[in-house]
Amino acid sequence: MEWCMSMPKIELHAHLNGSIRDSTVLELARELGEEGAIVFSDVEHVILKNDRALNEVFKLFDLIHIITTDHKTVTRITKEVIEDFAADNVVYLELRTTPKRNHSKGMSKRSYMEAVLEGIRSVNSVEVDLSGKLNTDASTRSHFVDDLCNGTGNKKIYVRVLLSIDRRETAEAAMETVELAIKLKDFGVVGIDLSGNPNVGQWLTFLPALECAKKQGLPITLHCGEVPNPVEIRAMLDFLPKRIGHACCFEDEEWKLLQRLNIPVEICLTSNIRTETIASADVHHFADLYKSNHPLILCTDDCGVFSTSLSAEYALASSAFGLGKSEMYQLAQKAIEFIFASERVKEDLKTIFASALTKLN
Ligand code: 6MZ
Repeated sequence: MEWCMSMPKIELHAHLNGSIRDSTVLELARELGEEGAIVFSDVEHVILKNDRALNEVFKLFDLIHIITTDHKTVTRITKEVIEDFAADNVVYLELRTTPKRNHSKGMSKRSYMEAVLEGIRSVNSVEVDLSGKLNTDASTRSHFVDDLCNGTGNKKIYVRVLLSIDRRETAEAAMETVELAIKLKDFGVVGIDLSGNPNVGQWLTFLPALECAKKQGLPITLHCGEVPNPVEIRAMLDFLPKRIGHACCFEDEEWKLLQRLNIPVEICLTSNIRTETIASADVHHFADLYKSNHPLILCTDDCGVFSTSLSAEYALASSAFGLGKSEMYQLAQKAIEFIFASERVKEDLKTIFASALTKLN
């Protein structure tokens, strides 16, 4: 675990509201309890419960959203989540979140995202590269990477944002999210995600918005096959997303299609096991995909809700599938190919990984 922590890592599948510290969720819930908005003793056990089946997880998210949806809190949790990933030696983070409207707090999807971006900018325990626009000249760039590599200066993390469409949303709300992502392209937003309870909503509802995103050059990742639904899985793969998340409930035909299309898979071991989507690590599809050299990325999904970290996911992969240090390093480094940020960031990350190799033992 210590070694996994010392290795630089790339996180490509992390939901903001699933990554909040337990202590913060409890503190915010307690405050709302004192204001009389919720009954704290009713929600405390829901927050602290560790094993939740998939549908129960979405009930927890509804509770978390009640606790977190005002601008100040959104900014605070974003800041803390980035600090936590940086402390775990994540050097590139693609953080995803669902822009939300909340009339009672005067919140629009746009103002929600402004609160998220404010949270990213307010991180001060670690230097953050957010939009790329800030570091366009070559000298700044090399200074940035040099500092990171030689251990001088502060720790640094590249952060990019994906806007999520929730499967409960309408076609219009999905389109609004895509239009917002296009407007925020220069401010660190690099793509679109489709997520939410996989037992809710229809693929065709989201297709027009996703096609619009694709036309505008926004890369897309889809939660795909979290529950058995072969028709939807095939439609999603035919759409040719840049990446997919989970891929838990694929049958032979879908595996063949996935491998033929060579679409990278974001793997979330602890999440899949905790939600009982996969019975245990030793029967997880990671093993077959890894053996067949299919592109995959280890990710946390919801490190707050599932009490994990990216280092813990690597340690779990190591113990469950016998990966040694060199295999783990290669797996972490390979993720560079699948990030949605620019070629310039990929080059920086290659330098960072090469430099780390000389220090890892
Ligand atoms: C599908 C998930 C998820 O967007 O409010 N989310 N969607 N499968 C999962 N596996 C367990 N985990 C999280 O973060 C929370 C939202 O992310 C999605 C759900 O829509 C959840 O409401 P944000 O920041």
